[in-house]
Amino acid sequence: RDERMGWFRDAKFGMFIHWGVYAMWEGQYQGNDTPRYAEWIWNNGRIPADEYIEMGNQFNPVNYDPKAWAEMAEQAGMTYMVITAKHHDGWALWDTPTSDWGVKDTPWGKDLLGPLKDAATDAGLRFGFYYSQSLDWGNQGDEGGVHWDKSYTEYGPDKSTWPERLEQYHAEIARPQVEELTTRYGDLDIFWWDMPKSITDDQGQQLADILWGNQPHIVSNGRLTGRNNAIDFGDFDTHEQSIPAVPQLDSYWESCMTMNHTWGWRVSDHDWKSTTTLIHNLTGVVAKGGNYLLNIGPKPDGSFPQASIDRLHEIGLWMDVNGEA
Ligand code: FUL
Repeated sequence: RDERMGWFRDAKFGMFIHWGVYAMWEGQYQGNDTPRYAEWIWNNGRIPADEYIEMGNQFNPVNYDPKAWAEMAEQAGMTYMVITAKHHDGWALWDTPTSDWGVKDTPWGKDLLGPLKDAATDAGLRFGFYYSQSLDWGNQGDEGGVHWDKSYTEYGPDKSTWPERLEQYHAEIARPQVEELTTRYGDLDIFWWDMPKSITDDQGQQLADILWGNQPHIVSNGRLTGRNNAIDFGDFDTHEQSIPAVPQLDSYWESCMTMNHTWGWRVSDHDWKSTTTLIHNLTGVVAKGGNYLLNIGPKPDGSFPQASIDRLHEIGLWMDVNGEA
């Protein structure tokens, strides 16, 4: 493990990207802001499934410029990038054959991940994927799909059938998708699992076997299986929206954080952390032995929010004077 973790130990600063169908809603449903995180809008906004799915089918990010994204990250002094290949809504940012609801089924029609990996590599960044392995509302994952108009879930009220349905989801969606993600894009550096929910040890083990079978050098966070599972596959700990109070120099960890109050794009959230705060957080995390994974929530057209661009630029100016070569 220590050998695999070499680059991560010194990575210091990375870019997290939360992008998908949720960006198209911009944090609002029927003219109202929805509660909490914008990338949870299908769930938190109680949007009928047909409407959410149809919105996904319109995805067309005409201003998507992976090279510009990678260069902004590199100029800010970042050394790695993690993008949501699939978030909890289940919409795939690559052309997976497992589902007919993803970027391949839109006017854009093309893989979003490959071009970004190439651009990141060209900019000298390490690269990998966030993947929601358990929650998948669109493909009947953990706890079923979200169908507010049809009483929450297609799994039905009889919870005794849920484990069987969950295994069906793993067999038909999660395992094939992780196989695709770990074989199609050459060497990856990082895999960022999210939300174990009711995943079993066996299901976790199978995903771990696919991951490390195809990518022996990859590092992954500790969110594949949960607290109640016997096996912990994690290489590093995730501190979400927080920084440990005291240094943790003898373990691998990362603080991931938003620039405003949401991971996915929300048009009405103007409460951005100042560049000073972001630099203070970065130096604090690094001094305590961790890496700072700072989030961008791109807009539906593929551009970064201007406030994020400005902050990345200003951090870059600070880096030019104070950063390590
Ligand atoms: C959480 C998710 O539920 C959020 O939407 C976000 O992706 C964050 C980084 O992890 O667990």
